[in-house]
Amino acid sequence: MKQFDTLTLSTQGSALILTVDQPKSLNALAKEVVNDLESFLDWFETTGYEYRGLIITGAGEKSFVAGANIVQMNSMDEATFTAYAKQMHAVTERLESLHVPVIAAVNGFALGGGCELALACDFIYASERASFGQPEVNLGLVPGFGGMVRLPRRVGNAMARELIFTGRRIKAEEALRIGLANRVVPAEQLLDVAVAAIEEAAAVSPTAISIAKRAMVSMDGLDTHQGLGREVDAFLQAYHTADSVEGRSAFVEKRSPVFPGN
Ligand code: CO8
Repeated sequence: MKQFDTLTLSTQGSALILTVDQPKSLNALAKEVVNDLESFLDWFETTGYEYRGLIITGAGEKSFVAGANIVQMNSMDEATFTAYAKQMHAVTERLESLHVPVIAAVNGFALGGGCELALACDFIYASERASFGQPEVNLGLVPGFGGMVRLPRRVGNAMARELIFTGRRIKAEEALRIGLANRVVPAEQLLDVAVAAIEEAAAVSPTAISIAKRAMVSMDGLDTHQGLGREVDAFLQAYHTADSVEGRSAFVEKRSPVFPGN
């Protein structure tokens, strides 16, 4: 298994679990963490085909990711600052386009850049002690790792404005109610529930998931007519895969499909 200074990788069933492992700073996204996330994606995109899903969580019992590293940010010049933001933007876009489902298993604080990292994941599962927020306004800042783009898409424009303009921190149950979190579970069950979701996805066609993921990302911002056009393209692409031939044949032959994965 590939090793990183700031991230820990482990396997559970069909899932790869990536733990941001900087508990002393509540797993804040220091430059070194973002570098490692990039290197991880380089590795996972090219060699991670045995895994059917990725789960991202944070080390320790207190925090998922407490945001960008504020201490480091203070000593960055403008060029470094801009490069840092762009690098994290690239990480979030790559997570959105990964060939497998990505779940944020939020086990504590998901603040600022931490909430934005979770927003780049397909589903957010929260433990009962998770909390979410975009507290940048408390620092005289605004979200910079995608929160102003992705939070409105997830929770609607009015709720996103309320969270961004007040910097208010919300608990897991409220995150569930507004559609930010998909599920809230007891902390000790969080990873098992996330792994179970990956196992559910592992039972279906990996090619279909990958096509659906990429199509849905490419539809962001399109009007209904354009979106429907993309959907036809994606449907046709899926229709011609070996997985689809197998899935449709298995249905007709009244047997379980064995997807070749292409
Ligand atoms: N950066 C660096 N260090 C941090 C961070 C952080 N974001 N969060 C916590 N830490 C450190 C603390 O400094 C402390 O270190 P030490 O023990 O050396 O003093 C340690 O983690 C533990 O933290 P606390 O003692 O504060 O723990 P508490 O339980 O009292 O409080 C909180 C926990 C509420 C999470 C508190 O630490 C906090 O408010 N943290 C900051 C949260 C925040 O504001 N996050 C948003 C940051 S800005 C951002 O993410 C913008 C992203 C876009 C950037 C674009 C760049 C171009």
